[in-house]
Amino acid sequence: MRIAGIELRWVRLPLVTPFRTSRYTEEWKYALLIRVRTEEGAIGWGECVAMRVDVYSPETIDDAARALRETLIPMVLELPDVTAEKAKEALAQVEGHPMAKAALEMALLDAQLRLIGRSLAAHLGAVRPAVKAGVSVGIMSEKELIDTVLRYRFEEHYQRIKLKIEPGWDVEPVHLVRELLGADALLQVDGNGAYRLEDAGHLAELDRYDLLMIEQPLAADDLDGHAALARKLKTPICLDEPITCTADAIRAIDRGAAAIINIKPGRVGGYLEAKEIHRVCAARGVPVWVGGMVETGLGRAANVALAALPHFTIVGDLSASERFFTQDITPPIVVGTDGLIRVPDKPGIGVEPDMTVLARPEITDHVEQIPIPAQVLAVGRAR
Ligand code: NPG
Repeated sequence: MRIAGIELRWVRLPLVTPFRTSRYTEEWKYALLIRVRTEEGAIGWGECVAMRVDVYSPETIDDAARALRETLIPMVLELPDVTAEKAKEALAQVEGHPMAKAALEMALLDAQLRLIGRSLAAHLGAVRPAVKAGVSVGIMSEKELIDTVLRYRFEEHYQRIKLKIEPGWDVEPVHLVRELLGADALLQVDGNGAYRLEDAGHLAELDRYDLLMIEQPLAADDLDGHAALARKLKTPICLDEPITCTADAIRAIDRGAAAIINIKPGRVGGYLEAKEIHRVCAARGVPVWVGGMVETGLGRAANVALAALPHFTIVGDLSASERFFTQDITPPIVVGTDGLIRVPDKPGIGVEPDMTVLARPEITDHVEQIPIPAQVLAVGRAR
């Protein structure tokens, strides 16, 4: 492919309710979208999951935009024939910026797969036509928790519930939800790094609730702490924040810090790297699942495609658009009454933004055209 135009688009969507974790409270979803147009006439969309502030990862939306504009996009424009695979190889020379790289890769994959009429799911190696829906529940009052969990489980058909926890909001909400949903319900918790190894005795109280896992209890960089905690708990430990590439996943597994890995395509630098982590984890017998970062319908659809790979045996943070948004920018992703989300099977990501929605000034903050050097366009015209 040859790139004829690239734009960055800053969008924001109000959340249906504030989303509170141990680290931050979000009332808005801010996303940076990338739209790639190729000489061959294909359009591809990517979504960058970086947040406005560096509470979850050091990469913010502004950092990602700068890296895209000044480094990553110019490098891709220099490639004689662009594919997502070649871009990944070229961009590996650049340190960091996994979320920016992932967004650019997603736009290129979308465009190149549309050109050959192939779905992202097929390209990645999907084996399932639908995936189980799982939902992440923020920190809230006890009364809100009861209403929310009952609605997600029994009205909206979610097959797995994840509770955000922090010191002071852990054993009690887990006890309550276990009573509400019964012994068979799939339940897990996520600490987002809010605990210390000294809390091991307290966290061990969660062992009696038969949780699927405790995700990221300790600080992101504390692999040894997680390994030590794992020796004290029955509940398996899953890592999220520190896994930014395949090497990180291998290191965490080898150190005994992760019995399970949450794979977020944005956090690991893209869908191709996510597939590689899925492969090495399968080879080591470590279960994996697809995490979410409150994506719009674009990232949500692509995450569902990834989750259809064979070794994604644990239910992911894969929820309907309406979990977070009254109005998504794509046709809404939905959970069926069977608790499943259909894997998109149309070319590319399989969904497109609704341009009338994106055109609303309250949704698109601004659009930036990335200049394409004259020689890149000239080579394209000469071909
Ligand atoms: O379903 O998209 C979703 C949200 C899942 O809880 C979720 N994500 O810490 O894993 C997390 C959390 C998150 C959201 C992290 C946004 C970073 C940004």
